[in-house]
Amino acid sequence: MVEWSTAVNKIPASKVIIQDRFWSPRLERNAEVTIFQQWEQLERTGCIENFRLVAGESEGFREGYFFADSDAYRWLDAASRIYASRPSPRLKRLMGELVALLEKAQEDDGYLYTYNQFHFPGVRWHNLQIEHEFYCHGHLIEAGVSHFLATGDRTMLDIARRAADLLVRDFFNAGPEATPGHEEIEIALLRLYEVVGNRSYLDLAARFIARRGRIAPFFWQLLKEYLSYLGRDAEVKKAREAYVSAHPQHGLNFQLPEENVALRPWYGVFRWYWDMLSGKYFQQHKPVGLQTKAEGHAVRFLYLETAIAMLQRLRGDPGPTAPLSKAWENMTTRRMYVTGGLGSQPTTEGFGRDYELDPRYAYAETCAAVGSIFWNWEMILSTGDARYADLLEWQLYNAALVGVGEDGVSYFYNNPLASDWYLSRKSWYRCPCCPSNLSRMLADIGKYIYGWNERSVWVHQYISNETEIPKTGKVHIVSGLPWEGNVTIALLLSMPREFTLYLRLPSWSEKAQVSVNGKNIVVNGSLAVTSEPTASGYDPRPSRYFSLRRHWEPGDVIKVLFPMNVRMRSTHPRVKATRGKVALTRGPLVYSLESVDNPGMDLFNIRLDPDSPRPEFSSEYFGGTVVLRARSAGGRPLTFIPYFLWGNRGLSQMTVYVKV
Ligand code: FUB
Ligand code: ZN
Repeated sequence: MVEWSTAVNKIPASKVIIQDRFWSPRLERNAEVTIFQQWEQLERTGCIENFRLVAGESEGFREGYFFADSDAYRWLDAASRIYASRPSPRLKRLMGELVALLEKAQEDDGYLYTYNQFHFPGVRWHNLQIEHEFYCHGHLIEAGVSHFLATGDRTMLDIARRAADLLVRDFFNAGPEATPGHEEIEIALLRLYEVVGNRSYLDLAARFIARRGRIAPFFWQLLKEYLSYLGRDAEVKKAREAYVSAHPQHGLNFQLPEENVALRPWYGVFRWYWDMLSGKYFQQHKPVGLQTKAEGHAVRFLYLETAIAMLQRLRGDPGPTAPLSKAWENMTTRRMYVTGGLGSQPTTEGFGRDYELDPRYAYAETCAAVGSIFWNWEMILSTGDARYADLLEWQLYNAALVGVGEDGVSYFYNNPLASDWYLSRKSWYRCPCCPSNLSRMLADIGKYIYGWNERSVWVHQYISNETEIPKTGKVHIVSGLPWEGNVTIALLLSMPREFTLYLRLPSWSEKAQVSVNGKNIVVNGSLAVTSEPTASGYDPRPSRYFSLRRHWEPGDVIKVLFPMNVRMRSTHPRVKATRGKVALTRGPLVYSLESVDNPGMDLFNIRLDPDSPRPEFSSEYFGGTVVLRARSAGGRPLTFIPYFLWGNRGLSQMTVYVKV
């Protein structure tokens, strides 16, 4: 394993035992229900069968998008991360089955992409801006890394290495056309480098990043690729029709679900053309060193920024470069919804202009929230700055968690902040990138809690758990979040030690109260003040760490209370769509009004009495939830539930924003 120097070191999720009233049942569901349902869906839709066809184990017709392989790999990635903390024989058997299949399907030199292998044997590295060969190989490599870390078995790691070696062979000295149209391979190569230490993987990732934005003119390359892609796609469709008419049973065996549904603004199609042809959609409009705004397809952008931050950390750079920090600032202060959701343009699944944040059109793909969590985690590691941990928490509870239902088997793909009877959770999607992405992130939340170095311990997230911090000792946290702001940290050290404990003061709470062994401590200074209000009304930048440096004794107890007032967050005056409206938040949670709790009300026009919202713990809601009870200006009762819980009781109307 590679040793590197970073501001803040991490602890693997498998070493953090989560014992949390809120999170434990969710993680258990992820590990015991969700991951198996996802496997069934991958089988039902032909995704796994595609590998059997290529491996010569079965006969039939390949199904799914050209990037369907990535869904199997992300599943394996998620399953491995789950297995690392919660080993189960059933999961091990399924993972083993898939790994054996991948080993057979992979060509001798490392190539594995069933779309070409099945439909266009011998054709490789085609239409790299549009089709997803690099993306799929990236997810294959990530799965290899996660599987090895979880099981210690090298089979999948070797598959990943063969794929990475092939990429190094074919692309180390290539030109700017040899850049992925969907970033992902960069993260994968860097993760592989972290584990096996082969410098050429890091160097190739660096080259992929540095080559972006240098195809001139981009639109010409794209047009060429697009025509070629259309031709290939037509061929595949024709072949499928012929196959299905000769084998009617095939259509019954493998059924592709519907696409996700999103409300699209009339101008969306123009944006699509503009983003595509300019290269913004792909973050190919200029070299990355000049990209200082959140542009284009949101997931692509977030994977790119994650990779850049990772690269800088692994190289031991002093800190994130200015473009990276500026892009973060632009995204967070001008292009992000109050939920932390990213992407206001459904047609491009991407970012809109500054302050263009209509809640109805919010695409806010679940994968984008996951990608942002990945990026913010990298930023925490290299800076130790609380703002990144603050945003990570906010997106975890709101933008990401909304992506999976309380049953663990129904998902949202896009996450608008208002829905008028048109969106419901689905058990699967034609493009099922989000479910497994969410599962792999959730399986890893333990790692987001702490940071450490020789003389310091950071508590980034307040989730109940127990762990052993290297160079320090055992720490036990009991947290009431997200319902209550009380946190107890017990230092179960084996001997007295001197170190600094950094406690994150969340942006959502003013005047935290801290005590050590019952003695109150003055929390000096307050949250940092920021000049310009953000577009969404949520601002992670004031968050900071409160430091306690002392000789700690075994058994020392730190108690923290974060007041959790209900807040009404209004958007920046430049956000037209929500003028005169507010979003209610409490602690790290954004709330929403859903028709099922407020029957017969016109949710989009109701006027809130601003003095009325009161938190109330209610066991009637989802087994125990803090809801907000409020009144309309006309005195009618209103009930707000946490946004992440909406859509769990059938088709409904929902809004985050209400008039005041
Ligand atoms: O293109 C692969 C994945 O599908 C993207 O990350 C998602 O946004 C969806 O477009
Ligand atoms: Zn997705």
